[in-house]
Parts: sequence; C-alpha cells; structure tokens
Amino acid sequence: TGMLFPRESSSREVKELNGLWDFRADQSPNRNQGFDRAWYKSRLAETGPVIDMPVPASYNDITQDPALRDFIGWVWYEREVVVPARWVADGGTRVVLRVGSAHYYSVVWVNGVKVTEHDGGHLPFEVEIGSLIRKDPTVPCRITIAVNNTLTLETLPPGTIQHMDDRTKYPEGFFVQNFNFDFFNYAGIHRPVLLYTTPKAYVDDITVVTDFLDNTGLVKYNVSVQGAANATLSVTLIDKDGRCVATSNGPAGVLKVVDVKLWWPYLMHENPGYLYSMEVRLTAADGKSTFEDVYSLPVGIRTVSVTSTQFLINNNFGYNRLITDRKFCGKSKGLDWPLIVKDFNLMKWLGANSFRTSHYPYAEEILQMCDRHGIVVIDECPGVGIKDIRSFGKASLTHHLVVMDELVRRDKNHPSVVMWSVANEPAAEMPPAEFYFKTLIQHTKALDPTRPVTYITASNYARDKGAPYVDVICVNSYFSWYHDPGHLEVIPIQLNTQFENWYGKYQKPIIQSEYGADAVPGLHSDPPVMFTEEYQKVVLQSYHNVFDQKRKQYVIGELIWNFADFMTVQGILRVVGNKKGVFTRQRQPKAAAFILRERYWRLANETGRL
Ligand code: E9O
Repeated sequence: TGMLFPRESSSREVKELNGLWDFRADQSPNRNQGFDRAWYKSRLAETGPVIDMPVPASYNDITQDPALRDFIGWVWYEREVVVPARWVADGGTRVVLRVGSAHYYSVVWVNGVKVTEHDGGHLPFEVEIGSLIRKDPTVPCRITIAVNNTLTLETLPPGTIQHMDDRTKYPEGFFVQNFNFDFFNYAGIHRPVLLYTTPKAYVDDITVVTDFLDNTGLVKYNVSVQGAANATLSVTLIDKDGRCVATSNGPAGVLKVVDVKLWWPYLMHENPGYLYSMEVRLTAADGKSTFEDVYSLPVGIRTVSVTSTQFLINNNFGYNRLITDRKFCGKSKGLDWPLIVKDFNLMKWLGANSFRTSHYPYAEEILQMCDRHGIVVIDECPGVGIKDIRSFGKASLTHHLVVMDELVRRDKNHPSVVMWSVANEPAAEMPPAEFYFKTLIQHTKALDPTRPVTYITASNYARDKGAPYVDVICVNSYFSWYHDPGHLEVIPIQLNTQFENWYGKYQKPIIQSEYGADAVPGLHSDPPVMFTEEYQKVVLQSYHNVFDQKRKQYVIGELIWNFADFMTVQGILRVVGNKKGVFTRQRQPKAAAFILRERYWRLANETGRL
C-alpha cells in the first residue's frame, strides 16, 4: 500500500490533531507499568498524573525535569477527538489516523483497542479506524499512543543498553543508553498526527518518473487503487497558471508536455522549483453508490544522472558546488514551521542550494519546501552509527531494507530528492560490510532505478568494503580537527591525498559530505586556535582552496558540517552540543557564515560551468 501525503481535495478532508496532549512517562522500575496495568483502557488521567505535552515536539526539553530530558523507555500520549458526524453517517467514508513520525517505537490504541504499531522513529505510519469510531459515535474518540525511544543493536540508528550493577557506584536500576552518533536522542511524537478521510474506493498510491526529449516533458505515471475492482481513472497535468497541459486515462500512462518548464535547482536557473500539479480523479460504482476520489500531486519534471566525473540535473552540471548541510535540531526535533522557514531563508541568504538529510529522513513538509524552492536533497535514512559488528547481522539488515522501502515509498515523487543515502559513517571496513552494503544498495536501486545511491563514508579508501557499490563517493574528513588538531597546515596535502586516493581507486564523482570545525560563538584568537571563530574560518578556507582545484575534475559538491549548532549527549568533547554550525542554534551567523556566503554567491555568479 501507498503512503501519499494527506491532502485535502473535493473528496478528502484532513483534521489535524496537533496541540496539547495528555502525557506521562512510565517511570516504574521495570518501565512497563503502562502495559501491565493497561493504561490504554481508560483515560490516562485516571491511571495517574498527567502533564501537558505539545504535539508535534520532542518531550525532552519541555519540562525542567532532568529525568524526563534523559528518559529512556515508554512514554504515553493521549487525546480525545470529536469526529464530524458526516464522517460516520454513511458507510462510504474511510477515516485514517496518520502519525507523521514518532521516535522510536510506537503502539497506538483507539478507544482502548490496539490498532497498529510501528518500528522506526522517522517515517510516517497510518491505520484505518472508521469501524472503531462508528461503534459509538456519541462519545469522543480517545487516541492513545505509547512511544519508546530505546535503541538496540537492531534499531536504526542502533544502540545498546548498559546496566550498571555495581551498587557501590550506582543506584538501584541504573542504566545508560549507548550509541555511536553525535546528536541528542530526542524522542516523542515529532510530526503531525492527523485524521483524514477518503471515499471507500480511493487512490492509494501514485508513482511518477519524469524525463524530457528536446522541448517535450514526459511524465510516466502509475496509480494504484484500493476498494474498487472496476475504477475509472483520469489524469490531468496542470501548470502554474492553472492551464491543463496534458491528460490521460487509466492506471498507467505517459503525459506529454509540450514546451515543458523543467524543474531546476535554485541558482541554476532563473525560475527554480517549477512544479506542475497532477490531478488524479477516480470514479467507481458498487451497485448502490458511486465514489469519486481526487488527489493532486505536485510534479517537477527533471532528470538525474551520474558519469565518472559529474552529477547531472537535466543534463547540466552547474549546481553542486553550492551545497550546505544542516541538522534540524532547533529546540528539539519537532516539526517547527517558524524554524523551517527561517532555515530556508538562511540557506538562500548563503546562496546554498542543497543539503543532506543527516542523519535521518526529515519531515515531508520540508521536502515539499525543497521542491518549491529548488533545494536539492540527498535523502538519508537513519542508518547512522553502525559501528558494532553485531549491527551487520541479519536482523539489522532486514530492518534496514524495510526502512528503505518506507523511505522510498514516502519520498519517491519529490523532484528535490536526487540521491538516496543508506547510511552515515558505518564501520565499512568490517568484513560483513561488503555483503551488507551490496544487498542494501541493490535493494534501493531496485525500489528506485531512477536515482543514484550512496552512503557517507569516513573509512579509509583502501579498506572501505561498500564503496564499490555506490554511485557517488561521499567522504567526511576533519583534517586539523580530529586528526592533527591545531595543525591547519596539513589540510592542503591531506585533502589532496584524500581526493586522489578515492578517485584513483574508483573513478567516481566525489562529494565532500562533511568538513568543518567547532567554534564557540564569540571566542576569538589570532593566530587562530581551535574552538575560535577564526579557526573555523581558516579550516573552511583551506578546504575551499583544494575544492577549487578539484572541482574542475571530479569533486561535485561540498557540504559544510554543519548548518547550525545542535545538541548532543553530554561528554568531554562537547561544550553544550556540537558547535560546528556556521550558525548558532539560535540561527545567528558566526564569522564562517560570511565566508560561505561570499563563496557560494561567487560560484553562483560564475557564468561558465567551472
Ligand atoms: C558525523 C556527524 O554527525 N560526522 C562526525 C561529526 C562531528 O562533528 C558528527 O557531528 O563529530 C565526524 C566524525 C569524525 C570521525 C573521525 C574521528 C576520529 C577520532 C580520532
């Protein structure tokens, strides 16, 4: 089945359940009281104390309680909803409950009846609940969601729980969650929860693949239908001015667009992010009644391809030097419109036109913004911190394949998404990594033959076992930071060697997918020392000098680490989080931001291709 973004139309309604929910963390010794005592059977307020919790949001930073900030285990959310009478009046409507994402493992009940569970913290899940609502339409419908943020060797990202049993050192029941990634494990219901309706017979999924020939755009589409054996489908492509530019009938076909307006990245064309609207109209009859369903999908017409030295969009290789990177960790991971719009404005101010969704899928709402603004996206799954050899086992791989299924299913129609990343900095030198990445990358290519696939490596070029299978080499490196700290003078030679080694071995285009240095805003020193704004500036400039030589050959992108400062676990390497942002967590520029702004706009304004 499909996972179309819920949109209103003449046949569909959407009701957001965002706002305040009742909330309780299960602090009982075995963290399982909620299940033992069936908290889902009655109102949460009847089984114990509740607090207000906003949805969407991470719960960690909402209260002043460090135990909730650092909580590991089940938390319980609940709210009631009154459903419009027309939804339950006739039997012709489906009512679907959809959770944009909840971190990490979720179980959902409606009026005390378990309706679904979901494994994975970053992708949407949904379930039809119409029959449960109809049982008693006079009482509000009660939705309970239990969410568990525990990470294990089989989750993505992986982690381990470590119990500390030495009672001379630790209190009873003390344990910690270990993991190998560099961001705070924010948890909770991170994205919108909503109800939406469709008719009984409905458009379940749409897949579009776009191409062009001279002036003619081609939109190959496939529509799958549920709830009707003999549905009729009509498909219309509408341009930005509301003109119908192509039509077709049936579940599969090709729409031909004369004088096509292609989808282009920001700063690569004067009209970036051009979107058509593909309107799919379904009609079906079941003897008694007829059903009509309408769904409109934004479509950008563009191609993506890779050669041994280039990454091409619409057969053009102008874009990919204007790349930045980001992590959506403002206050927390909850979808936050003011922050999203601010960040897009900052990216445009910099002259950046690309990012990687490090290190987990971002909200669909963000990808829709990218579609409209022409921001190019490397879409990364939550495969970060795969360092333990046991995380290369069968159970982990099986789950990783399912996550790629869910990611491609959700994001396949976004023109902004130009490449899949299946992991970040795995221990790719370990023997099982070869089979693991071969399988994972082949699986992803089978799901989507139209986009290149990569993973981000920090491993040595000679020992990396997965690199033979990627289309683009993405390398992270931190010369003069994690290696040779304080020695800025090593950057030119080490970065050159890095590129020459990787290209020499693989003859594939290379993206510098991370580089940078921590800078505590306001710390200054000349000559530069680590953690000052000056040091961060010089690191970037030294890298850029090498990029400027290599981008004439095969280096196709530069992604600064990082867009903005972000929170991490507490530790001796982090001063209230990772400070490699060129913006602070409050989105104010450090000195390095001005270096990038000058560079990106200069590159954008170069009329030639190099
Ligand atoms: C992943 C990213 O999430 N790459 C890390 C970034 C960082 O700032 C992190 O925030 O730490 C860098 C990985 C560095 C690997 C080299 C470690 C060498 C230790 C001596």
